Amino acid sequence: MTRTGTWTTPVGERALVLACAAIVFGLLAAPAAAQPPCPIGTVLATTVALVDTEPAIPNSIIIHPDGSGQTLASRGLTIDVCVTCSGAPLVGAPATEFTLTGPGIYICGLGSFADGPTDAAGCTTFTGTIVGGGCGGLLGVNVGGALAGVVGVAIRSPDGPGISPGYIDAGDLAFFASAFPSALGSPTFNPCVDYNTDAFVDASDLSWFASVLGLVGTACP
Ligand SMILES: [Ca+2]
Repeated sequence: MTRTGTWTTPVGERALVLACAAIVFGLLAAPAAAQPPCPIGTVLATTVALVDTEPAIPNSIIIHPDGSGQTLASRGLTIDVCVTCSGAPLVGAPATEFTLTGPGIYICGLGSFADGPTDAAGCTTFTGTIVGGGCGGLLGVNVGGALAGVVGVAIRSPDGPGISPGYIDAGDLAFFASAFPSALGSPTFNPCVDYNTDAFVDASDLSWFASVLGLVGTACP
């Protein structure tokens, strides 16, 4: 049987078709929101991984507000970060697009960039130190200013949390002294001044603190 005559769409159905077309067109026409460091219109995807090449060393670093603290590399740690934009590796993204932050710690000035621009695979690393202080157990890895992942690293500093940031001074000495000496389980034990994370606030931690008492950071809060 052959159908003849003019096919007409009911008004309601036509409105629905138009509405759907408008939505589809809108999706196609409107570029995706910019997701730095990817170009506008591409979709950012990131991976973050903590590589521990020396499991015998605790996943911890001691940081100083002048950048003279320990490096991740010296602790057998590397943070790998890779970026793709709509599936393609983002090559040559500047190191400044990659930063670290963390609860309980502060960063002095521009003190936490990646080691260099992204490589041919769209990847870069963090192996250096953090210029800053405070006390925490997590590092957030930020790409283009947005949080891309979190890794577990104990951050310790003779510049204690919230105590005259940028200055290792009498306030920090009092903070240290309140826990010295002590061991994990003791009511006075404070993990923030157990710099080497061996569960004792002892002579080795005191020695570290004494070596940097009076230190002044640069571009700190
Ligand atoms: Ca200790």
